[in-house]
Amino acid sequence: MLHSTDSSASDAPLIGVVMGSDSDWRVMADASAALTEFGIPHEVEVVSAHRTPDKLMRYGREARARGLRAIIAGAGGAAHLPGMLASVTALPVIGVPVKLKSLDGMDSLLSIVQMPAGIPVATVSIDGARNAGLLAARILGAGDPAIAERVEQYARDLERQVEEKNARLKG
Ligand code: RP5
Repeated sequence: MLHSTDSSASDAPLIGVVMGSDSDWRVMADASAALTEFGIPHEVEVVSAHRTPDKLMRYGREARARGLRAIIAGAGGAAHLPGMLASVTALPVIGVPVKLKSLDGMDSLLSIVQMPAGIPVATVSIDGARNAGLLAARILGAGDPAIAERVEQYARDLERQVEEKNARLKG
């Protein structure tokens, strides 16, 4: 495990945040931060589709039995991690295309979003790890009223911020 980011050390992780390389952490930290804001216990792990294929299969196959409820998977370039995880688990998988130096992240985006029918990955925007964390909170919130209430409060806060900016614009 890269490190533990549980909001409460005693809580078992509900979300797995995985990435193809530790170099993806500069982006994927936003997913972890969002989950922490919502008080959602999660784990962080480097799992590479190409460099650690056996680990990928093990992680995906064991995730549900270990108590995870969704997986956020970020990768760049030939980004096969989210799709391969989705192929070996029934959990929802949220894919984060990580932008590398070449191709502006389009390679990562297209590798993740163009899944064959039958094996879905919920793909967020390029480097959109924060939204991946927020989407995972919504997925958990569908079955957990306390988390759903935090999601609704977050939406109300965003709305209030927009209105405050609007008021400042109008002087
Ligand atoms: C991908 O290759 C990783 O997800 C990362 O975005 C990219 C580069 O990895 P490093 O060479 O920085 O380890 O598999």
